Amino acid sequence: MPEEVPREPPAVAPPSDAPRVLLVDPYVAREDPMERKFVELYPSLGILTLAAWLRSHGIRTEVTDLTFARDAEPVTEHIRRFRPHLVGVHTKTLTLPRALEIAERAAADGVPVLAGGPDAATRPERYLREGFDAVVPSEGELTLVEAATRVRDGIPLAGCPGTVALVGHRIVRGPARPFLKNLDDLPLPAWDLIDMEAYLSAWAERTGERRAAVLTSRGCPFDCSWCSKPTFGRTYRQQSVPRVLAELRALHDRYGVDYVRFCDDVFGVDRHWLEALLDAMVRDGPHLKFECLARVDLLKTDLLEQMKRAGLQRVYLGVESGSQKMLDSMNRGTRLSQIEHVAASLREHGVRQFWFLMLGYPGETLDDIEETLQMFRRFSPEEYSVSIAVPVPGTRFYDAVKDRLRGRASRTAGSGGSSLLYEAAYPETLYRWQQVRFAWEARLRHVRHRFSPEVADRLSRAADELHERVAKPLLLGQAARARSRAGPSDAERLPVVARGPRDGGPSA
Ligand code: B12
Ligand code: SF4
Repeated sequence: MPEEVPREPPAVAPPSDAPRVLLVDPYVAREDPMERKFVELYPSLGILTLAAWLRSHGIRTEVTDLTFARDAEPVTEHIRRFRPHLVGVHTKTLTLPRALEIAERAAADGVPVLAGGPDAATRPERYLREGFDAVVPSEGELTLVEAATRVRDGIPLAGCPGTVALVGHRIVRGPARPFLKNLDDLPLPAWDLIDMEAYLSAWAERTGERRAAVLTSRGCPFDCSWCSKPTFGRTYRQQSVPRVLAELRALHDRYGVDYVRFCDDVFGVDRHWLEALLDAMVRDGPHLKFECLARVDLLKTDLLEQMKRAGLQRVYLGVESGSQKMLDSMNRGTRLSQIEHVAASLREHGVRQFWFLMLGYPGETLDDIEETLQMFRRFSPEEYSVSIAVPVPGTRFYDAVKDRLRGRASRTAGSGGSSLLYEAAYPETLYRWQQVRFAWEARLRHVRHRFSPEVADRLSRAADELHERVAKPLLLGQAARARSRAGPSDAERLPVVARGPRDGGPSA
């Protein structure tokens, strides 16, 4: 592993005839129902990395970040001020309507517009038919440089490697473009192009910490049935430890960041790499607190001590279900025993745990939900989110239920988790009631720890009785009516899939 910390290339002003690109993040925080609950605001690393890459390739680049905006008006203002050759929009399912509005705004000013990011990558035709000139369905850096140059030079985008475009009524796919070989070639994100202070002070106000997001890898070698991975698929690439340290230092030194969220799909897939990073963080600093998302099959408990020493505060765990049958049908590749082991070790080490739980996945019965609730009760994580399964386009889960989507699915499938978006085994009210039961249990955690475990147990039992005697019979009546409308069972619809690796070894 190279010991030398990579440097940023010197800033060179691009020539006056350089292509100009405006990148847009269409996410407006105030429109996100989940955001109001969890307030986890970080700038899009996709946009910031693309911007940095473009700049380092002689392209004039600016960013409109709508996160703190009221609407998309700043995009039009920015287009008129900057006069870009090309507008590039980052997309998520949640932001589809805004993205389409931005395409309209760009077209109104006569600027070609390109879409990239997970949603456009999943369904490029939709974006092309509704106003985008081209879509980049994969890694964006190399393609965006060529696209910007083509537009400036008056060369059509159709056929450009790494793009999908519409010519007449025909979809034209350019040749595939290989991924970047070495993620260390990426310059540090272009934080200076957005209002970093708005994010950092929002965090400081809320938690007392200046928090930022860092990504050390691209892709994930696992294969959970409901997970959308259109951009990087099951590939996996990791930055070197010195490159990651350079980014941590820059955030600390330039922006006073003291807490980092490692946003990798799965942090530390390669154990040797993780050990080297933790060592370096302890030895050389910067000494930052951090949190990450981990898989229970990878988070070996003998590593926890070292992680704690390096600053670990919180771990997000994709627990998903307390039923092994459900974990298997989600192709999660994890065991209940692993969840229990990791949850107990985190508690022992004083590391906060945030559990992601999911209800309403095809094939789930009330008994499975009960098992999940019982596990939640036993381990009482400090934080949790229990969402109703969201069928994201491009996933096997989505394919399995796509002919049973409910009307609002296309609008909200990127977010929420509080609405049932397809005709599942039970009515939405049942899942919402189950969410209430989890919320009640979470409240009892405080009673248990700060007041009396006996009182908490009694209140838990009372809630169970209410469920058994009143809510369940009532909701099962509705379920029977819903099932008679639903047609073939979930099990019949869900395709059999190859299992993902269970041992955590990268597949790419
Ligand atoms: C970190 C993360 C978060 C963080 C930070 C969000 C942020 N501001 O970026 C937090 C926790 C806050 C978060 C929140 C949400 N997230 Co999130 N998140 C991720 C995660 C794990 C990494 C994102 C990332 O940085 N990727 C790395 C960069 C380099 O990749 P990238 O963004 O895809 O960009 C590359 C290409 O796509 C392409 N590209 C991207 N944009 C553009 C634009 C142009 C013009 C071009 C040419 C190319 C291009 O080039 C880029 C570089 O190669 C992804 C999973 C994943 N691996 O992508 C989920 C993911 C993006 N999130 C997802 C979702 C659903 C959400 C939420 C809507 C959840 C919610 N509220 O219910 C919110 C939305 C918040 C928001 N601000 O947009 C889904 C999106 C699925 C979909 N189809 O929409 C993903 C894919 C997870 C999943 N597997 O389901 N998220
Ligand atoms: S571990 Fe599963 S849910 Fe997480 S990113 Fe990989 S495939 Fe998606």
